[in-house]
Amino acid sequence: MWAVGNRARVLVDNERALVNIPGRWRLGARGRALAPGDRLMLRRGTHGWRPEPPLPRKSEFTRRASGPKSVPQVIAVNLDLAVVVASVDQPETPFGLVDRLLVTAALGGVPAMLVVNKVDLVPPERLDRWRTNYQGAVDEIIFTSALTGYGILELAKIIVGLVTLLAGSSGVGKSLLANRIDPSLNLKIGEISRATGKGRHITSATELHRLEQGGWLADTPGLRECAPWGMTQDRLASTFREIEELAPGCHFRDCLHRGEAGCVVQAVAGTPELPLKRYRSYLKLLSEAESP
Ligand SMILES: Nc1nc2c(ncn2[C@@H]2O[C@H](COP(=O)(O)OP(=O)(O)OP(=O)(O)O)[C@@H](O)[C@H]2O)c(=O)[nH]1
Ligand SMILES: [Mg+2]
Ligand SMILES: [Zn+2]
Repeated sequence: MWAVGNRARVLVDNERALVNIPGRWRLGARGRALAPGDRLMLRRGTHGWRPEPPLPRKSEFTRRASGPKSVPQVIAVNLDLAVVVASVDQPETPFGLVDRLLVTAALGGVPAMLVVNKVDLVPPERLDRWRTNYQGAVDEIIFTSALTGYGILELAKIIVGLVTLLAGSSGVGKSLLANRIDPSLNLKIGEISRATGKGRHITSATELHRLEQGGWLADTPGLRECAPWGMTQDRLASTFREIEELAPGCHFRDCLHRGEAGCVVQAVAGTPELPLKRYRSYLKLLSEAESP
């Protein structure tokens, strides 16, 4: 489903339909706005379909909207999987952004995996740092080239039958990956700006697309920044998988792993169990997080 203003595009018995959305569910309304992936019961009224309140969500991918006020921006809901898409070059995705996207998924209850795209642009040695940094952070890392088709089958096999979100900054190749997985989607592909080496926001709204193979894929506009929603200091450690696994060994149960006595996490930081970049990323996010 897809909503803009007071109308939403929905599927009713496999047919697309437009539904008028009551004010309280509109974007920007004080109540809960509808988001891609929401499920609605519709009743046939005299003027077309009439929506009932949205059903409870099982998961959501939500960041803090940009701007001075702390308000959530729900990107998509009821997701089975978030595919965090990074690219090794043109533009090279910073690890910090990948970490933020992984944290956002974890806080919203969405399992996540990592796709490292554009591998055709770099020598194979350049991929090692991705493997080393993220092997303990996610179950699955897949290296792809949406240009040559490398790795696409492996990715397609995982997402078939699932409701999947593609998340990553502009220009990393999310839409081209989607087209490779299901060519009938025919999504618009951007060009990388020569001046900045960055993408230019080709995809303008998040929409769920039905895959020919089964399942749904949400392509999103580039997320250059991502402040995870609901990030409190006490929840952060559980969103870094390596830290969550180590934490029971810390002396204090409420250890925040930043210098407390008997902290196992800090002790192993810099070993393969917890790469230094991941630990530093955790500390940076911890300093941004709200205190409990
Ligand atoms: N060399 C190479 N180029 C790629 C690859 N994947 C995508 N591109 C190129 O990168 C550019 C951006 O691709 P898009 O699929 O539009 O990127 P996007 O992530 O959807 O970007 P937004 O919609 O702006 O968020 C296009 O010029 C693609 O042709 C790849 O694997 N290798
Ligand atoms: Mg796109
Ligand atoms: Zn600790």
